[in-house]
Amino acid sequence: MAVGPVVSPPHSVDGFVKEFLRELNFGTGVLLSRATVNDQYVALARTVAHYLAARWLEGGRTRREAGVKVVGYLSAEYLLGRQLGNALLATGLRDIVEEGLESCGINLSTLRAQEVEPGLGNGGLGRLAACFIDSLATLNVPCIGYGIRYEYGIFRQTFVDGRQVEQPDAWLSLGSPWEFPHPEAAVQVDFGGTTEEYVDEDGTPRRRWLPSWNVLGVPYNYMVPGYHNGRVNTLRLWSAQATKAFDLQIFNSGDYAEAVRAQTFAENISKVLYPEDSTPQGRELRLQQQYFFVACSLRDFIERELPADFDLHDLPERIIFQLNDTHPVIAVPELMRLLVDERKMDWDEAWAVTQKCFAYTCHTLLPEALEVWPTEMLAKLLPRHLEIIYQINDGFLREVREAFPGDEMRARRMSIVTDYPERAVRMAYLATVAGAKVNGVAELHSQLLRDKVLPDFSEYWPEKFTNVTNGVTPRRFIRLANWNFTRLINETIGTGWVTDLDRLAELEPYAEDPEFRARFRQVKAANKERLAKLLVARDGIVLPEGHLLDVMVKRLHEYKRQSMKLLHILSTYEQIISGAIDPATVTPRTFVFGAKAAPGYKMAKETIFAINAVAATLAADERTNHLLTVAFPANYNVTLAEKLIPAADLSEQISLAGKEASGTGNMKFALNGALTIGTDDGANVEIRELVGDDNFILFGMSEPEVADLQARGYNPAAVYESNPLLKRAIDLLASGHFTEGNRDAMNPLVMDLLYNDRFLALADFQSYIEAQAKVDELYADPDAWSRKAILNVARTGFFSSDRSMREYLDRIWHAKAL
Ligand code: NBG
Repeated sequence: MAVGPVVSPPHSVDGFVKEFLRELNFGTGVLLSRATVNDQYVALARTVAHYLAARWLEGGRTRREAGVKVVGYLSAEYLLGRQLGNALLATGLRDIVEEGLESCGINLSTLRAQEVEPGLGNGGLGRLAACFIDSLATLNVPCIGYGIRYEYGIFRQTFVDGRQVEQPDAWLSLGSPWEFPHPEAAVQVDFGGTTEEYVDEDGTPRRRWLPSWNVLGVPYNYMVPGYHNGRVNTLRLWSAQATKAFDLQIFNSGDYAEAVRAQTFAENISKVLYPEDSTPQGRELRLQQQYFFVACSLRDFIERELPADFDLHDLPERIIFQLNDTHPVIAVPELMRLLVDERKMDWDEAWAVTQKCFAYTCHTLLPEALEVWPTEMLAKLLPRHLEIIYQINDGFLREVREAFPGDEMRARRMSIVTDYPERAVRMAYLATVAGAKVNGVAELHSQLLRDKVLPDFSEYWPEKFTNVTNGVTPRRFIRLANWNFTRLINETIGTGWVTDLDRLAELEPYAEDPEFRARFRQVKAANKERLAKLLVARDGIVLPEGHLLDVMVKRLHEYKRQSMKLLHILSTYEQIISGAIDPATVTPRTFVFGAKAAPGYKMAKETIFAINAVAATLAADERTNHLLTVAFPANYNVTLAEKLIPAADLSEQISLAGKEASGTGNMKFALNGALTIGTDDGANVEIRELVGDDNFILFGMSEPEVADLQARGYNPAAVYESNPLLKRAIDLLASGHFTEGNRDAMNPLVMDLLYNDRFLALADFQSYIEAQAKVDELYADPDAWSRKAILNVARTGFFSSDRSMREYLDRIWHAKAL
């Protein structure tokens, strides 16, 4: 196959312009003189995609021929962010493209702003998947990311009278130039029906599935380019389609509505991303989505990526499927079904193969977030899979009873199938039993996973458990998002850090250099200015100049404690207006929130309302508005994160200890030179250890202290009564001050804080306030502050997702770079 030059040497400006215009004319069907911005964007995206495609096709071919092991990343979510900038970066084509477009009178940034990001994920879990596939491509490791092409991604958030209103995310409506659909390669996926026993040709009794309905999975391929290495991996997202678009008979009888019903029903499967973060939606459609995409993916890999005569006993040499949380765990019985029912493999042999083909990552500690599927639902939707799960469980419990004779309670505790509160399958247990490895996503999380979530399993299989601390891709989150800083780093230590982030350590001596610190401050100032411009245009929000920029961006969840952040703001505000403190001593701060609440999560939505109400009142208060500003731009997403994070001075990572599995925003902030105020939770622990106690503002109870307080019994109202500062802040919130005298409006949040406070915000309040006072004190000395910020950057190279991927490769996947 002839492969054109792709990465270097890049095409000439003239060559690019020719291809761009050809794409515009013949791909999009318009003349330059009549092309809209969207036409131009689509044509540009396709042109850039073509530069990548040759390497992509070539890479796929060599991988198949070489027969190397592939990482199959199974994830229900990929929060990719915009593609164009990343593709330009990967190909090194940016300058040529900019110049070429200019010669056509087109501005590259205008076209970049036209792209709607594919929001196919909720938060950290989906963004992590996107970082991981970026790193694997950059490490030259063959990987296929498998997932769902939701027609509607995470909802678009708007605020109406301060309350969250969700709008559908029609991200495909203006076209999607980065995808390659392959309807001819559609895979059939079965559902429902019954099972039966039969005797095969060899006289062996077997079971088989007689499904009652099916849908088609149409693959849409996306390119995942490595950074400057010519590697392009594949992300394959499945879209559901009806097998028979129209039931001809019904259609001919004139019942059009009935005929399209089947189609609508099938297509619903990939229609919309469940907007839940950390808590599963126990809906049948969700299970359909999960089975749909893993069934497509397994069949795709076995039938399309492997040679036709491949001996499936050797499957573990060619693939490791990584289960991104419990969402894809139904893949375990599906592989067993493919091997035993379809390929007639002996059960024990199939189980040995299966146990080597999967590994499981857990991303949570909240018990309510561990998926459990009622057996009744499984029996209805996937009857054969339920039988297989029972058989897996029987074999496993036999082992357990042999290992711990007489310990029936233990067998019950470890059973994959539980009877309480209803008969159901614990997907995390199934994943643990089937997986070759089980990992948590930060040291503390992995420890708690072993000790508290899966203690019996970690006792039984200590070697199965491991930790891989999360990471983030430096390409998107430093190199692309923070060009000002990139330039400074490049001038100081060269460009090697982009693929070898430990080299940021070379910046350490520069923390002592006043000139470097001054340049670092110029970078921050420029990033703040860039953010200010964006927020005015995007949200009509005006950011004051010269403020400490204090940022809390993440999903809205009680355990993350946005309400505690709000109490800090309220307390400062209350002290100024009551005259308790001299305004001249207050550090001017702008607090930025970004957060979506799950549509059904009442308390999270009340918190959004409260933040917006406080923001509006503070904006109008002449006594304080030069000192305290609250900005809450709606619809926080990857695109906004890329502008917000590089501008931040202070990163808020204030979850209750023992609740945040890792966090990855915390890493992005530290790497972009913000200081963290945080609890000893998730990856904060490791950030603090690396940057040092002097360069991290720690507060709050530790995880054992939390457990201890909860065991003793926690009474938030008593904390409120005993802390005057806290009392005044909450009283002000409850007073109607922020809601035009309407006291009821804040009632749900206030009552919850006083009488429930599940995540102990009041218990940590005093410690938090004191830590914030320390922030003010530190910020008063800009030189000392920038020194600490630079040390944060220099010492956090560990948090590259390239490092995470190397750990998975060495310890879990045993796969290699090409
Ligand atoms: C999230 C955790 C985060 C973690 C990401 C990525 C889920 C279920 N979990 O702390 O809450 O950083 O996963 O591992 O979304």
